[in-house]
Amino acid sequence: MRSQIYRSVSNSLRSFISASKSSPLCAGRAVAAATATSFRGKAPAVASFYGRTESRHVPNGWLSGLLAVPAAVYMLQEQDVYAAEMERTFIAIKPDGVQRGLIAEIMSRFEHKGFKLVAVKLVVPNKEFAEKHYHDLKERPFFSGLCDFLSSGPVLAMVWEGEGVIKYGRKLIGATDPQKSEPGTIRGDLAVVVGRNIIHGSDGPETAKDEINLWFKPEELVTYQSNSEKWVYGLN
Ligand code: IDP
Ligand code: MG
Repeated sequence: MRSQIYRSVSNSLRSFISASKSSPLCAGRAVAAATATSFRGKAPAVASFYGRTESRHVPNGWLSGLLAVPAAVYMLQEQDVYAAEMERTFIAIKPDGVQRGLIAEIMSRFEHKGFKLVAVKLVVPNKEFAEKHYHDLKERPFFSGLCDFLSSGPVLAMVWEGEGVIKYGRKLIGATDPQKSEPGTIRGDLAVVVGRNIIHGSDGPETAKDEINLWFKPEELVTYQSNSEKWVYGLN
């Protein structure tokens, strides 16, 4: 819901921006640039467009209306629009993937797609932790063996960010059973049996949130703007 609102606000602003490029009314681009300078470091004025934060920096009254809009438009012309509230998913290379030297290969598939790495660490989870991670499978006959395996060696835990990354991350990974994974997917290309399918990926927004919280502390997630974002995202 929030992301729908965000998208629709972003889209409206983008339309407004592209209209402004051809409209003499918005010779305001130059004005906006000038105005934006005085707003530098006061990003909350823009954040309020996403309904996240109330601006405390914009003065009240007619002047604020005049200044805030072009300033926000100017700032939103860049990749800020896309970086503001991207989806995140939890991806882990299991001990078989790590031991087989597939870390770089797997990371490069997410990286080359255009997704952004926002957290990564190599850890050996204990069995109790593995049981928490796979709690929804506790009734399955392979649960104990699966948790033994996940806790048997290093796991590369990661958080990847990008538009649609949860669902598309699963596509990149391929079907659970590598015998059924399409060629071109990570499991399809790099694994043979379900018990050694080398990678985990969150299967939905709720799981992604829970798994990120289980594996990472909030301060381990790095928010930054990637140089490639303006080439990965855009509307024509
Ligand atoms: P997923 O990893 O594609 O989300 P899940 O059904 O969530 O698949 O299962 C979690 C993991 O449990 C799988 O990745 C695989 O390692 C293991 N697993 C799933 N089904 C079987 C099975 O039938 N036998 C053995 N291991 C299984
Ligand atoms: Mg799963």
